[in-house]
Amino acid sequence: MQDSMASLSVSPAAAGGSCFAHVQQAPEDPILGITVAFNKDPSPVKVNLGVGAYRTEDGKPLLLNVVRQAELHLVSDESRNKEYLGITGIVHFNKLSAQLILGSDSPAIAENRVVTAQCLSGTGSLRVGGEFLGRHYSGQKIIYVPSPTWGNHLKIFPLAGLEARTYRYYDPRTKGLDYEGMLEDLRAAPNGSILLLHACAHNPTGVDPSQEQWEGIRRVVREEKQFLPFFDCAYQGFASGSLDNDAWAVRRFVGDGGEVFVAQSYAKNMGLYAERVGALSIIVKEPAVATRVESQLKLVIRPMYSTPPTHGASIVTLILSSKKWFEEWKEELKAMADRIRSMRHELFNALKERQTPGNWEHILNQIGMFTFTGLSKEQVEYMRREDHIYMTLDGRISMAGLNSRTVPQVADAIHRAVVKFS
Ligand code: PGU
Repeated sequence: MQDSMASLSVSPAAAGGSCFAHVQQAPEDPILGITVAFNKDPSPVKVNLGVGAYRTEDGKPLLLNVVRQAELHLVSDESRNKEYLGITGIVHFNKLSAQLILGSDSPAIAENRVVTAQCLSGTGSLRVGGEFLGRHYSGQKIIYVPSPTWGNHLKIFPLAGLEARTYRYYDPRTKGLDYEGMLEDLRAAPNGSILLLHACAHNPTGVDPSQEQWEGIRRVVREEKQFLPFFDCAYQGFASGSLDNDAWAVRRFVGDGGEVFVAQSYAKNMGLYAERVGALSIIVKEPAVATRVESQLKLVIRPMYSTPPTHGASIVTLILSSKKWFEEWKEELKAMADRIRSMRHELFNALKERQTPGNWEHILNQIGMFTFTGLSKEQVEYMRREDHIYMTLDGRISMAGLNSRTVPQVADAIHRAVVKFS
């Protein structure tokens, strides 16, 4: 008996093999893996329209001038050090981030009903918020996400202890919002579920509800279903070019006095992708609850990564707290949004010139960083193989990856793919 147990517990390593020999090769990430494949492609004409990251007219990543200024200021300020931050990060950063999304005159902030924690960009904010809900939410631990949505949502929330389900959002026939389908699915969901909403510039569809539709959604959330809305705000400023306009839906939901979660990212709007700067704000009904929520939020964060990093959040704090830099940032942000919009026109016109079969109006109508082209997986794979043009398999293209030089090439490739497979 003892002998057989001993032989069972002999590890492969002790026997000379690897303890990990059974580990299977995992697939590349559906979005970040596109860049891996793109980097391996030796073609001089390759174009990456995969990852949602801004590029200049020269096809280069953009370091905002205002970010550069803030960094120069940071490195020359000898009073700064690299001490640990508190568990929820830089206090001033948190306050400014809450103001940015909720409005500087937000009653919720004035009434001390907002808890904000600096987190690791949008992803980290969603994960921390998800973990908190998994532990403490008294409603249904089910989160409804739009179909389709940013793929990572479906991975983040189950790991945080929430069941993820989808609601109808996009109608491929109209290439617009399936508003009726959405409301029907929401009405059929259990009362008290969590509802994930993209605050603006929905990824991947580029389709946002109108203000009237937001109002209809809000009424279902508040009056019919007692849902907890959780906004993912990764593109504030990228949808309309205006930070305030893009915060409209979040402010409307917070303005009715109900509870809201919101995850903010500075990856896109400040171009701070690699710095991993974001914030989770939890808006509750009473200040006393906010205090207790914050204490528990710290218990979620502490064993996860202890405390957040300081550099990126210091940049954001400087920019948001200086009137001059804040104005400069808004101009640079608007220039990015405008260039993306002009790419929409150029690509649309190029397809029209080529008389590419189909209606391409949605390229003009969709909002934010992406166009959900309607190209099939087969067409996407064909364009990658034949033309070295990379996009996600669902036919999403990052408009920021286009420029005047590549538009004709991309339009030619789309034209060929559409003609070949239609
Ligand atoms: N939420 C949404 C809706 C997003 O599109 C993204 C990024 C995030 C959150 C997370 O951004 P952070 O960088 O963590 O702040 N989506 C991009 C970037 C690549 C990726 O998948 O992370 C995209 O291309 O969809």
